[in-house]
Amino acid sequence: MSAVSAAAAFDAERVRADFPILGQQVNGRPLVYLDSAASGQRPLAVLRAVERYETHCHSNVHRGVHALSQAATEAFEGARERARRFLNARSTREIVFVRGTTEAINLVAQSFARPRLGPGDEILITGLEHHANIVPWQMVCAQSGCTLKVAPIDRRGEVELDRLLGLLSARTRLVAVAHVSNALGTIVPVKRIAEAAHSCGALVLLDGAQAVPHTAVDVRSLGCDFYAFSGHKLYGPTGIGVLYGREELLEEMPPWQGGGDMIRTVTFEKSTYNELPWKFEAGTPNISGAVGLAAAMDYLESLGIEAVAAHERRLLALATGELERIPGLEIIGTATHKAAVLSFTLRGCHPHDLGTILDTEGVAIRTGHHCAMPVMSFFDIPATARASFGCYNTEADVHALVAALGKAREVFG
Ligand code: C6P
Repeated sequence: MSAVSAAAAFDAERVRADFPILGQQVNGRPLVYLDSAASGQRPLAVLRAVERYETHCHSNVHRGVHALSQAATEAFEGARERARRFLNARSTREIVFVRGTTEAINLVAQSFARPRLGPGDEILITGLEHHANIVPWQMVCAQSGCTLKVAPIDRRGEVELDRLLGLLSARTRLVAVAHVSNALGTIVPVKRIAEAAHSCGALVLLDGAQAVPHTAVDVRSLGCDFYAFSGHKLYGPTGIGVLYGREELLEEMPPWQGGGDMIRTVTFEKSTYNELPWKFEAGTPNISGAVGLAAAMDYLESLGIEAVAAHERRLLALATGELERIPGLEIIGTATHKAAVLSFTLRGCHPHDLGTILDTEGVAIRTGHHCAMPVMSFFDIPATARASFGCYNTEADVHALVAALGKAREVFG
């Protein structure tokens, strides 16, 4: 189906009905939820899958011979297979359940980078990264003596590809890049970057937190070595996420946390470790979270990720056109290829005040630095207001945003 016909066929009102939380009023107004980049809402299919699991199957995984433990193990490992299919990974051995993107990146930093990198080695990131893809590498640099390099962005919020390619060298050991920027919405040409990184012998980690709700991800076609994302941005539960890693790499990496489930044998003298992926999953995992995440993947694929993306692109274009017409409003992040994120400032009105006024109108947006302080520094602003769209947003939501911004302009003159 073409993007246009997919968008036309997409029935956001029907989708909306799958999300009971959206039916409520906030501050006496119908809720207009435009904060999906921070966390998506959960459809009934996810809520019910979690409830079913908790009501009928819950026990601890991997350790029991009784029926419930087996049911829980089956549900948990079934979710891993679902995640494998979602990413088109080769094997479930490549799917590590973690708390979210942040934990996934820290795992790679501590287990892959820290033991291997030293003085003279470089990690390359870009100027649009979330703190979760900056701070873990700074910690590794302090621990190992390696150096962090940053490829700059331009005024549109696009990575300066030539400058990034120019920073790649035989010293580059790892390139860690957001697939989609959370603060600006920029879609980064990660496949091209991965090819260039590999030709220099560097490995590639992609921060997919903002990409997975908006684009079908195929880790093999992207050519990445690691891919990280969080369930809660994908209409799934909080506290669950996935680190994909190529099996050969994960195999060579030491465990990063010790405890139950990640071992094969333990004596006081020495322990031996479990096989992949459990080697990286110490302690009781978030079982119901994994079940909910699998249901979220089923749900999103039942809508059709391409159809959702086309719908969101349409909303983004509508909102961009409307906001551009508002005097004093500046859109921050005008990349040619953007996902469903619209950051902006309004002259004379701090983004936090703007967010508060919009909230009184029932419109939920996010304000602040979005855990991307270097992006704010680059644009020389303290913060932005950010509206972000999900599968359940409608044109009426865009009009409500525009009307609420009109109210804010009345307040701030
Ligand atoms: N961005 C936002 O409002 P966690 O918190 O681990 O689920 O995800 C961290 C993270 C990593 N990378 C990117 C690109 C992200 O957008 C996020 C989370 C939220 O933009 C919270 S700051």
